[in-house]
This record gives sequence, C-alpha cells and structure tokens, in this order.
Amino acid sequence: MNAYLASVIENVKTKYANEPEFIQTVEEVFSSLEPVIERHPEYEKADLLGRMVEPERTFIFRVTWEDDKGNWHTNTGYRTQFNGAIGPYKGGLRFKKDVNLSIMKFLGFEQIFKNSLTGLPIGGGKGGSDFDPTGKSDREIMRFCQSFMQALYRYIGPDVDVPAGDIGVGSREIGYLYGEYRRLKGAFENGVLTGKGFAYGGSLVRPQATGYGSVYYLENVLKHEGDSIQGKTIACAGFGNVTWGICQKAAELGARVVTLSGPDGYIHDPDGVITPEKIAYLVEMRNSGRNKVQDYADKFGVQFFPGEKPWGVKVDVVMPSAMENDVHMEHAKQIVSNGIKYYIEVANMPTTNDALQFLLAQPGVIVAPSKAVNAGGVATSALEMAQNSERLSWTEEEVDRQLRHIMDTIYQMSVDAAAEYGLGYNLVAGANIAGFLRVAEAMMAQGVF
Ligand code: 2IT
Repeated sequence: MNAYLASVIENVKTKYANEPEFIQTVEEVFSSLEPVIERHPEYEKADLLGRMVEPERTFIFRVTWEDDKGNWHTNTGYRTQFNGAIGPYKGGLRFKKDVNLSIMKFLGFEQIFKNSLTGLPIGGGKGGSDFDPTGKSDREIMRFCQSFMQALYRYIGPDVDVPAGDIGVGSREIGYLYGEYRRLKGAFENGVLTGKGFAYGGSLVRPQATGYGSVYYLENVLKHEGDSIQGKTIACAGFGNVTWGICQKAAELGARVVTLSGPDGYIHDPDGVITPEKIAYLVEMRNSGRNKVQDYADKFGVQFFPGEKPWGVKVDVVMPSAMENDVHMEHAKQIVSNGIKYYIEVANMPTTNDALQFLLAQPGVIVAPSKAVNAGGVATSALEMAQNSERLSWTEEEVDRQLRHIMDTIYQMSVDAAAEYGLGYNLVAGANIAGFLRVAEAMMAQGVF
C-alpha cells in the first residue's frame, strides 16, 4: 500500500484504538484511495488525509431530563462537525443506547463522502445521544428533545450545521427539537433542521427519500445487468423509516420485500410487505416504541425467527437496511451459497470489513455501498434546505424527479470514477473515490487549516 496512506491509517489505529467503528470506516474508505493518492502527490504534501480523519470539532454535552415519575436522568449528547469544506455540516442525530464517540465519528466520517456524492453543498456531521427511546412516553421524548436542544442550539444554524433524523429520531423528535430551537432563538430559522413536518417547512418525499432513493439506485444496477426489478424478492432488515420506504417503492415497481428484522429477530413474509395495510403497520410498530418485529408476525400470521438475522433467506436482492455491522462473514457466506447476485447496502456500514472484502471478491456478486445507496435521504434534506431558504415548497413530483436524477448521477459518477482509476466496475471504490475527490479539491483550494 502507498506509504502515506498506510501511515495515516496506522496513526488512526494507534491514536483512536478505543474507537473501533471509526477505525473500520477509515480503513474501508481509504483502502479505495491508493490510485488517487499515487496520482496526486500534492495531497501528501498538504497532509490531506491526516486532516480528513480529524473532525473540525466535536461537542460533547450533558443532557438531563425528567421522566414521568419525577425522576431525573442524565445522558451524553454529541455533535461532530467533521468536515465543512463543501457546505454547512449536515447529518443526522441518533438516539440509541449504544451511541458513543466512536459511533458518532464513524457516522460523521461516512457522511462527508456521502454528502459530497450528492453533488449538493453539504459538509459532513453527525450527532446524537446514548438516550434509549424504547418504552419512553411521548412526554418523556419531548422533555429529552428539549433538554438536548438546550445544549445543542448554540452550535448549529441554517448556514452552520443542519441536523436531521437517524435511528431513534423521526419527524416527532425533529418537531420537538425545532420547537425548542425556535423558542431559544426567538426566530423562525427552520432551515436549521431537516426532516420537519410539512406544516412548518418539511419537504414532500423526505420521509420516503432514503428508501425510494435506494430502490432507484438498485434499478441502475439492475439495468447495467440487463435485468429488471419486476418480480424481484428483497431481504431487508429493520422496520423503520428507511425499510418502510423500500417496501413502498419496491411494491410500486412490482418487487417485494419479504423479510424485516428487529432486536428480537426477523420475520419472513413470502407474499411480501406490499399491501397498504402491511406497509402502514410498519409505522404503527415504530410509533409504539416497543421495538419488536414479532408484532408483525403476530398480526399477519407469518413466521418469526427469534434471535436470528434474515441473511440466510434465499432472495434475489439483499438490502441490509437497519444498522452497522449487521452482516458478518458467516452471513456473507450464506448469501453467496444462496447464489444471490445483488448485495445492496443501505444502512450506514452494515457489513463488517472482512465480509465486505469477501463479497467483493465473488465474481457472481454485485456489491453497492451504502454511502451511495442511502444518499437520497440526505440529498432530499439538502432539497429541503433549498426550499426553506427560498421560502416556498416544491411539489411531490418535483422533489421525486430531483431525487431520481441525483441517484442516477451518484451511480454514474461512481462507475466513472472507478473506471477512471483502472478499477473496473467497482461501485464501492467508485463511490469512495468520487466522494473523496470533491472534498479534496475544496480543501486544497481553501488552503491549509
Ligand atoms: O445517514 C444519513 O444520511 C441520515 N441519517 C440523514 C441525514 C440528513 O441530514 O438527512
């Protein structure tokens, strides 16, 4: 490997030895960049990679809130403003028990390249808290969001840093967060958050955008193979916002999602999550705060597999759409032995690096990386920001048209970047390279800081 590249990775491994997810994403992205660094010796001179792995800044703050019984609880809040070279920091907030600095930095780092790929002016950031929303009442969620924003508001703004949702943060939480921001600032700066309700400046299609965008990306891959989405069976994970959008768009295009998962196991519905009743039930399951996918099996009489993951089910397309490191080597081997051709990552870093390398080495498998596949979500957030600054809202058709165009462009840019650097049809390396080059150019132009 290129000596400079290797030394930056080595330094991250030593310096951030207690941040395994962050190390994992740096290794994944940088392993694609060898031909780029070889062709651009000026990047080493400017220590571009060394700068990229260091967030511009990270805020860590206390969040104290009162539960319904009058007891007080304290959580840790985070916001990592990783890279602002191409636009205001942009990225979601995650509320989940396992949130820590490593998870925040992995998500923020990934976000830099994803946001760059969208072609829109958004830098990379991420935030959240180790607050666990499971089983919390609506009022508890509201009080937590208010307390979280009391700390966060001084660091964000429509031209500074624009948070959105992620796992555990949906339109309800964004509403409470925005309400508190508006109260504190005394101004209607609704471009400060995306994923808002339509009534106060949210964009049409934003709720579905990550799922829809990933299906549009999949269509590009299928087209390349002379194949079509019609009749395809898809294995998904999770049952949140993203999976819901995939179910809906897949059903509309004649395909069907046959698995969902949760912390409790997975369900297999061979008829597909395709009827409006089933798709609407996902929203109900999410809103219940129970976080149990077994509810779907109980309601629709399909099989539930406690404690298992859905990656052993024989389908046409695998789309891990729940969380990081959901697909391990053993699952990758199952996917290959089932003869599955399309491995389309959706969640951020859903595949361990060894499983990803294994899948990439299979001639019969096409691997698409999440930072390209799921970029339709944040891209539509950038469209929401554009509408907010114009003080108007676009039609559903207009937003969907732009989303589709952005996904087609991301796909094509990835294909072209891999070809340009002699890597053939490699969507993973292509996305890393294309995302990297735009940020690199902006950083070089702005001088050393
Ligand atoms: O991972 C992601 O891209 C998100 N959670 C969405 C970020 C955004 O700003 O819409």
